[in-house]
Amino acid sequence: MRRALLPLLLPAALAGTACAATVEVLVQTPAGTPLADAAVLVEPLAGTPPRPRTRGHAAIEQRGREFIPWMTVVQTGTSVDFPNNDTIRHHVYSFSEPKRFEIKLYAGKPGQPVVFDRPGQVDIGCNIHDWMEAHVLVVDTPYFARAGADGRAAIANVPAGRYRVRPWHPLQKAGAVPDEIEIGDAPVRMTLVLDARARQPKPHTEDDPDRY
Ligand SMILES: [Cu+2]
Repeated sequence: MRRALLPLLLPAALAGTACAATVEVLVQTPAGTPLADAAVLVEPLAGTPPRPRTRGHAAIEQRGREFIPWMTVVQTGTSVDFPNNDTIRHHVYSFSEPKRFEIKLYAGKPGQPVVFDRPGQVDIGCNIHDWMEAHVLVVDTPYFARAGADGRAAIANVPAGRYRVRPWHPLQKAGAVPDEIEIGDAPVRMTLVLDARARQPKPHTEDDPDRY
């Protein structure tokens, strides 16, 4: 009986040696509310995560006097464009330790992207419009995703192995304790709890809207 089953089991076992799976995460607050704009990171417990083969690229646009998206998660080394799609000018800056930069008063697309070359949290503002804010989380792992309005994030093609999984949010009250997971060839579904304040868009104060 055993011998008869062997040929059937073998292909599955072989496929398992090079397998990868999707990690599906629901991020919610301790009260059980889905947490939009959270980042979910899947970090290998051993070894160095593979670098992206080509340098990553992302964009944070300005439209309607807001940064879109409000939260972005990128891998270390990613260049980010800041296209201004408004008819007024913006002045984008950050004083955050991992990336201090300034793109002085401009319209259209700046000539050079900003390269986020160190991991950490970068908070971005506009010198002209105090309510405008954006947050970039720069991470070393290539396995990450951003939760949608329903608090759900999916990270596809994570190779088999052991990982630490943790959520992050710009307005979190404390860092989350990471969960450890083993990835094989089946999707992993999990719920992570993070104590964070949901984003509250700030009111626009239009003292002198024609100035810029
Ligand atoms: Cu602005």
